[in-house]
Amino acid sequence: SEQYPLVVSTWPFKEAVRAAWRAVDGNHSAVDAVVEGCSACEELRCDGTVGPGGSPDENGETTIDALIMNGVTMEVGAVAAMRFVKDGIRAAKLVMQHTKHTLLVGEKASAFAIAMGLPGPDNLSSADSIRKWSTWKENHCQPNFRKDVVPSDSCGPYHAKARIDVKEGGCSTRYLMGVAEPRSSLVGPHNHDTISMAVIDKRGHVAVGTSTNGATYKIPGRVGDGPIAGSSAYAVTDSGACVATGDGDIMMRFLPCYQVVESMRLGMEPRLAAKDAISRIARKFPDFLGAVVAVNKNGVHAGACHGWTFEYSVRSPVTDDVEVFTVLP
Ligand code: SD4
Repeated sequence: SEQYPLVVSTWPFKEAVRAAWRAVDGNHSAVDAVVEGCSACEELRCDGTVGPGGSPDENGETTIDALIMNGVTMEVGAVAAMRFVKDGIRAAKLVMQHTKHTLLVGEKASAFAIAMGLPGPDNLSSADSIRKWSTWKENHCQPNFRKDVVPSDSCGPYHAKARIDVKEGGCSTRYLMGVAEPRSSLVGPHNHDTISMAVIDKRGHVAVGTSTNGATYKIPGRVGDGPIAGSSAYAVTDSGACVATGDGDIMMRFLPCYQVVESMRLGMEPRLAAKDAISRIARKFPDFLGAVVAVNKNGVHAGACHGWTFEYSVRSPVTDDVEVFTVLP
């Protein structure tokens, strides 16, 4: 049976799902509902990892990655490592609607968003993000390098081979090629990080969108899967949609949401498509944390995850309010 309109979101971001539902139930398009939903999360600062004031990078700065995709036209707009502008999903939509491009980055993305009328420049730091960052800075070596490179201060002995000085926003970080340092994941069970949302509207049109600060304490300039179509989200109206969350550095190598939608196009059930996409990653990276939700064009949905317990939210005509589903690894 057909179960749409439908709103699906990563994590128990109920207010975001309600905002998208109000839009889609009021006959707005899937694209507009995705904007309303993700925008609500940005305003509410969902989990402290979406919108302004969320997860800081190594320099203590909060930036925004966001994506929107129209599954009818296959139009995509995205911003990555956007600074000084709070409205990630609205900026992504402006890229999609008003340019011939797909992805704008960094301060140039901010300048575009502000020129197109979004508020800014604003400081995206909050008391909370600064506090988190200061504590981290005092207690940790750089966890972002796989091998060969450690920062020059606080990480013990190394054998210097090369040196890069990075000066940014008054902070100076010095990286030195040296001893290997174990790489710890920047995405953890209490660090949910991303709203990725799919909507099917009353006409059966499908759209997806994401918004996130990306991985906490990332190297400034790091872009995750959030703004990458096919990785964090994907939508093709006659096949279905997919939303994802997790360790974007790993996940973007597999385009799991493209995989899920393509599998469904070829006839796979959502549950199998979701499991298959996750297990392709897990075979190569058994320690990765991640999850996807597959939604077919009729509104049938299923999640799969690896390394953590995942939750996602659904609002459809068959329930009175948002339902939260738990997926075990
Ligand atoms: C990223 N995918 O930037 C995001 C983080 C995330 O749950 O979703 N964490 O890698």
